[in-house]
Amino acid sequence: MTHRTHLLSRLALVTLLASTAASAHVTLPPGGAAAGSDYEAAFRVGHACKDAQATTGITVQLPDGFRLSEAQARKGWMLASNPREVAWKAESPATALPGSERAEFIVRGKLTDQPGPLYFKVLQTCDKGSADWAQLPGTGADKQAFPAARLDVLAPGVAAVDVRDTWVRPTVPGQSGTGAFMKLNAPSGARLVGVSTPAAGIAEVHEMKMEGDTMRMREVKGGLTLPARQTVELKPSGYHVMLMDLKQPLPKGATVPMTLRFEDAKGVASTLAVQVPVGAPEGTAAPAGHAH
Ligand SMILES: [Cu+2]
Repeated sequence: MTHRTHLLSRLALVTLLASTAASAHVTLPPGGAAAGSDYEAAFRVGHACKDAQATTGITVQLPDGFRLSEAQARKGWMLASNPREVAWKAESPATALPGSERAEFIVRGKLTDQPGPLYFKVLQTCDKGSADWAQLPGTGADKQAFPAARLDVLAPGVAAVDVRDTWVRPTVPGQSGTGAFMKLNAPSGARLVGVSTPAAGIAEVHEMKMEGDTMRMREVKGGLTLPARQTVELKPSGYHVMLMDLKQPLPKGATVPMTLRFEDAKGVASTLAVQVPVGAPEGTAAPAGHAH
């Protein structure tokens, strides 16, 4: 691992810790991964078992469709693995994971060529009791208390990127340009290299930057980097998708279809089609549109 990627992954972890405080389950990051790819599965453990103080063990069952290449050791924890299972166990109460902290338990391996969901069952043991994250869809209760961690294995060409909180700033008649905003998270890393939409003649990924004492925007050359498992937010006065040469006004309540184009580290191209609502989401301050 180079110094650079090490720094990036530390940054990613900081973001992760800040953004998943509410997650109770043991999960994999949303967004999926490409069929046939080498995948780093980072299981997020967000809290200890019910009424427990600390997590003392994590055992992950590896499904058919995931061929283990490596499990990442954890300081102060014993690690045991075989092709079916990886288990971490705290060597002492002092090295157990306190309930107030969050952590990732990481395995790397090769994914099946077959698109579709993969489920990893995870047994979490604690100083008191355990939690068996092992429920699969369609088994028993509608609302699963202890779902297994799910990974969406994606067909070739489908981008492994989680896109959420999308919106377009409304326009008034005669206005020729506006901005689109969203949160992007690529579990395996990617670059946003382009956007297209029938609503605009030109769509570009822009950044806002201070030049001297003037805020200016310009196209992000070479694409917007999405470090693995780090949420990158496109927002007013930051990165944004610039829609220019609008074909018609975009009133609040309308929907703009958009195709996002990505490339992975090897230059493999993929796309995601999203339907973006016009209008700022609740609680989002929407200052006046920026001039070009
Ligand atoms: Cu712009």
